[in-house]
Order: sequence, then structure tokens, then C-alpha cells
Amino acid sequence: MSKRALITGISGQDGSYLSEYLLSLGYEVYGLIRRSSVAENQDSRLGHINDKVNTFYADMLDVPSLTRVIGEVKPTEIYNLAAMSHVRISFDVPSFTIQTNAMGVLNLLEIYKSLVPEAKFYQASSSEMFGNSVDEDGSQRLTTPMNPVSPYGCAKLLAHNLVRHYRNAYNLHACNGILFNHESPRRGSNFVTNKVVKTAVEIKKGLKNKLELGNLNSCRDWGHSKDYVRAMHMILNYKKPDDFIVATGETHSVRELCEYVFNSLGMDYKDYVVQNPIYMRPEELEYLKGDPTRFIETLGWKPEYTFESMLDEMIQYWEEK
Ligand code: F7E
Repeated sequence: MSKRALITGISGQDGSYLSEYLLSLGYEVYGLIRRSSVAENQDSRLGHINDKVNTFYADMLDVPSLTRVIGEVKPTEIYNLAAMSHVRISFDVPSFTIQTNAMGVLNLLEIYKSLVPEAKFYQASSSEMFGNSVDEDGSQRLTTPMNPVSPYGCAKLLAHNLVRHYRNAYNLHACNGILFNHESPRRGSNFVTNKVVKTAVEIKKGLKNKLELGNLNSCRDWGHSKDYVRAMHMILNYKKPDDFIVATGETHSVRELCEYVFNSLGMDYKDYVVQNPIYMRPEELEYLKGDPTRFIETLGWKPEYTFESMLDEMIQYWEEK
């Protein structure tokens, strides 16, 4: 039987890398695209594989559209990557975030359970669910309490619990991948890694003279999206449905990120970076460092990128652009 993957959020960073990866494994790839007023945004990351993936207009809050697509495609694997994914913006649009990132998942789970219960279901859970909880050894793992500090984190935690509940109550192959931050040249440029890299390159080329940021002290566990979409597929194809942490086990502050990027371009970040309160969050998640041991030991995942090689690739991308 052919393997048919349906990816919600196919036009995002992870959706585009996951599509490429699944196509390379011989899957038929289908995806949901949400209509936006700027036509170019809707599939800008899919241009190079447009003739190989099949896309449908749909929305996580539009049950008829989800029902129609799942009924037509009859996927064997569903990857739910659709979300309002920007944590700071979730404070500005909390209701939309909760609707899309939590109620949308409930909609999808209900349709999955009714129409294709034999399929496998992957949910993009997030390290933002931990909030400021950290174990004594300075890491977050599956047993670390989850106390989210943003509307985004609250919504993701509800969705995470719904997936576990549907798995147990209805015997579904539904899994959560708790992914820590993951980046690439395809990352939106209002996330901190790509914002820093893009602006530093613009400064070097004389197009800008400063970089405005929020909290420089917060720490994140940053991996590469390409490594993390491979992890999604591994989680879903493990012999039993389960939840896993995907992280590098390393943490860096936003300040260290700036230091590395500006140094690589022959500059000192202290000459250009200024703080602007508009980029601060009402409540900040200060520190993330995931413990991927269980995932690595159970599934043999091995990331190909390091923090440095990921940033080098992003720097090269913006320098060439
Ligand atoms: O912020 C600080 C900011 O927006 C990282 C999403 O993929 O990962 C991502 O969420 C840190 C925060 O990512 C600026 O305060 C300082 O401490 O790149 P970010 P995020 O909020 O960690 C999780 C796992 C997800 O699931 C999310 O979908 O950087 N920071 N100055 C800034 N951040 C931004 N965006 N812009 C600044 O100017």
C-alpha cells in the first residue's frame, strides 16, 4: 500500500523540510495551506517541490475543510505542524492562538478518529510547554513539570494532553514530539536566530547600522530543522505510539548567539546590538536545555548539525542572498 502523508502547516520551515524528506523516502505528500492575503507567502518555501506535493486550502478551525481533505486523501500518516508559532505574538493574539493551536488539534483528532483511525498521528509539541521548570541537573525531560508562561505554551500543552488522551482512550497511534527550538535558513526572520543573522549580514553590507533585540540573557537549546523533521518521522514509525523529547542537550544565550554571528562576520556585536522593550515578553521563558537521551537510546537519532554549523549555513545563505 502506498504511504500517504498529510502535513498541516506544509508551507512552514518544518513542513517544507519534512516534505522533501518524505518524498525522498517514496511517500505521496499532501499538505494543507491557509489562505493569506499575500499570495507569495502561501507556498514560498515549496517552490522547488511544487510539482511533487499536493496542496489544499484548509484551516485548522474550519472543520468542513479538514473533513473534506482527510476524506479525500485517506492519509496513512498525519503530521500536525500547523500553528500560530510565534511566542511573543501569542501575547497579542491569545484567543486566536488558543483556538488554532489547541481547538484546531481537537478538530483534527476528532476527524482522524472518525475517518482514518488506523493512520498514525504526529503532534508538534513544544519545549515552550515547560515554562520555567528545570530539573536539578539543569535539563528538561518528559518528567519535568509543565508550567507554560505564554498563551502559545498553554495552547500547546492542552493539545499535547489531548493527543495523549486520544491515544489512551481510543487506542490510536498518536504521538507527541516535544521539540526544542530548531532553525535553518528557512526560519521566519522574526525569530531570533534568523533576525540576528539577517541583520548582521545587512550591517556588514552597510544596509543597516543597528540590531534591536529584547532579552539577551535568555537561553535556548537550538538544533537544525532538517535533523528535527527526521526525528518526527522516527517518532511516528516507532513500534508503539509514545512521546519523545527532541533536543541537542546544549544551551546558549541570545548574547552568545550574537557573539558567534557577529564574530563570524568580523564584527563585535556590542557595537551594533541595542535593546528595545517592544521585543520583551510580558512573561519570559528564561532557560531551555532538553535531555534527548531517551530518544537517542530508543531510536538511534543522531543530529548532523551543531549550533555552529547551523549558524554558518544561515550566514552563508544571507550572504549569498
Ligand atoms: O525567541 C529572545 C526571546 O522567538 C528565542 C518557536 O519555534 O521555539 C520558538 O519559540 C529567545 C526568547 O523563539 C528577540 O525573548 C530576544 O527568549 O526565536 P524565538 P521561542 O520563543 O523560543 C519554541 C520551541 C516553539 O515551539 C516556538 O514555536 O530569544 N529574543 N530578542 C528575541 N526573540 C525574538 N523573536 N525577537 C527578538 O528581537
